[in-house]
Amino acid sequence: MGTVEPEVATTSEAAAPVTDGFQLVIDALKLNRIDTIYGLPGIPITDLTRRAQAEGLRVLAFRHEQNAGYAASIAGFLTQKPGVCLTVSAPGFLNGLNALAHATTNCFPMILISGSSEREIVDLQQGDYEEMDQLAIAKPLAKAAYRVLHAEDIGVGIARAIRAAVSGRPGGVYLDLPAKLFAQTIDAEAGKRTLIEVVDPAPRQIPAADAVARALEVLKSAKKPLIILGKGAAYAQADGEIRAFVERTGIPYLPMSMAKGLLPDTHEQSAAAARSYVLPEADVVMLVGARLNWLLSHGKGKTWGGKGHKDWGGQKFVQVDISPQEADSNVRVDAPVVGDIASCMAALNAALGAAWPKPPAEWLAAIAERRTKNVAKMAETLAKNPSPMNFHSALAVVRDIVKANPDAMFVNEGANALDFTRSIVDMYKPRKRIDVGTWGVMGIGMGYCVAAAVATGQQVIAIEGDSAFGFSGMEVETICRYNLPVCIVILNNNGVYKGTDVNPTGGPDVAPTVFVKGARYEKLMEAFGGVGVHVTTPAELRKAMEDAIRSRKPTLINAAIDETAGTESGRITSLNPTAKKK
Ligand code: OXT
Ligand code: ADP
Ligand code: MG
Repeated sequence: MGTVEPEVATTSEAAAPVTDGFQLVIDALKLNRIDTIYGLPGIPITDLTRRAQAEGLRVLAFRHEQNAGYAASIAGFLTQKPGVCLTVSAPGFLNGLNALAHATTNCFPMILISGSSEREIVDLQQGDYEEMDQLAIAKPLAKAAYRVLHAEDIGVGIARAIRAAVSGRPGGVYLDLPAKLFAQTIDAEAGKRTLIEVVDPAPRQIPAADAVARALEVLKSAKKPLIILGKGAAYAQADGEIRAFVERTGIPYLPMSMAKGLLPDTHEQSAAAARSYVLPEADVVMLVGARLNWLLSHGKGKTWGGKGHKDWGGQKFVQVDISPQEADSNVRVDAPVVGDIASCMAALNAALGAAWPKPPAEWLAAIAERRTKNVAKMAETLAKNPSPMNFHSALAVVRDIVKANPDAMFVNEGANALDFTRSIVDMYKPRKRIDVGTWGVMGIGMGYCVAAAVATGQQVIAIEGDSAFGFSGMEVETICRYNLPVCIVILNNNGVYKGTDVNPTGGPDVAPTVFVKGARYEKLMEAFGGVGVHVTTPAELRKAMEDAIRSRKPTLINAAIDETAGTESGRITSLNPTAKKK
């Protein structure tokens, strides 16, 4: 543990070494094997970033705290360790807060550590530098929020933050560290004794045997069973147990977006290409780390075979989840299995028995028929080579490149740029696809790229809408500064959804969804020493992506896409208030 020089020696005897708040924060993180900080320096945490780096932590400095926060949140998803984001007070804290809320919403473990102003002045509202009651503001958006006032409590503060972030349902935790805390000094030996190495931060949660038996009974009764795998299943790193359960039961499965690749998308039991057939037809649905939220139409309505948009389709649900409150949140869950997914899937596998009956052949054949038809239709569309290039002809290239590089991390945001990519580009390995998540949020792109490269060491491929990229585009400087192997492809259709809207008044302003036509985003990458390429054909795109992956140089490929090609909001047009209710 590091120490600092005592300020003044008051007697002729050598004073005992002291430590300070800065050092205790660093020591507490290191003791808990947190080795990376995503952040942005400034008062009062500039020296914390310097000293953390000097002590061997990796400190990645961003251009905007929101991007550092998104990086921390996805690092948490990828590693099961809380991703740490460090910001300055009020405005920096607020910039990071969006990502903290995102982490909580998506069940990613993250700790937002923000420096803050002096409590006495803040509480009397006397107008301190960047004055704000940050703890109060963070609370409703975080799974937990703590403030540390005394150096002796730093060890407890960090330990509580780690436990809150990763135990049970993971989430975002806020840790408020007032400026005064960092400079407080205490005896170094005493300080060391205050630090806590967290034992078993995410304890296993074993499901009850009767819940497991009930779930298997319900599944056994099915004529048309279906498994839905969500990003909680991907997070759990229980890949072997999940695959074993799917294969031993023979039940068709649907991966949610970030669960793609948990089993290879080319797996014969994948029903992804028959989604709109299996949801209303299935009679028993087993959810594994997936919530029945908007992305699954709340488990009711026409998507599920119901008559109106609130009507239940008649399915039975089994739900495997670590949160005991999740079941019945939208429709009745007949068999909740509460526990961590690794333990639950192990228990389910153990209880399956050797002779589990495969699902009825008619069900499997009906799905196979739909899937074959849809895959053939897709293959036909992908084989076309229209001019100008459209989403499909560009994504046919991306699909091949990902197939040839299955270990690459894959970042995706946009509307059409997201939805087409999700259904066209297959994933082959778990936790490779990271995207807009539960909120469908734009702006995760470059932060995710940095964290994916840093946390995994793998090549990163990002497929970005031109609007989506704009939310975090300045971080290409960060990508160049750290020389990360990131290949960004912007599917540039000149706007949000399309580039063709017009201002109905005929006035000088363009429509709100339209950008500068033919914008040269690749020059942004060139400005910082990376490789920028402008492409207009699939052949050019293929070459540029292959070059980027071979060289591992930061690369931005600006792919000109037919500006008429997109649809309003991609696949979620029906959520626009003016759209007809489903
Ligand atoms: O079964 P059917 O026939 O239905 O077919 C399905 C599958 O069976 C089939 N499929 C396949 N066929 C063949 N082969 C294979 N392998 C295969 N796989 C699948 O394909 C279809 C579709 O399958 P899918 O995707 O599984 O099914 P579906 O029905 O789409 O699933 C439903 C959903 C809800 C699960 C799914 O659609 C989904 O996950 N959607 C996520 C949508 C989302 O999150 N969108 C992002 C938000 S949109 C909007 O909010 C935007 N904004 C506003 C904004 C935001 N978001 N954030 C902030 C901070 N500020 C503002 C903005 C500004 S998007 C946006 C920018 C947009 O512009 P860009 O320039 O960035 O992007 P472009 O649109 O490209 O211009
Ligand atoms: P998706 O968007 O992919 O459908 P969601 O984010 O809606 O996924 O759901 C993830 C679910 O996974 C949450 O309900 C969360 O409680 C659960 N979860 C997260 N981690 C674990 C885990 N280790 N074990 C069990 N459940 C988990
Ligand atoms: Mg666009």
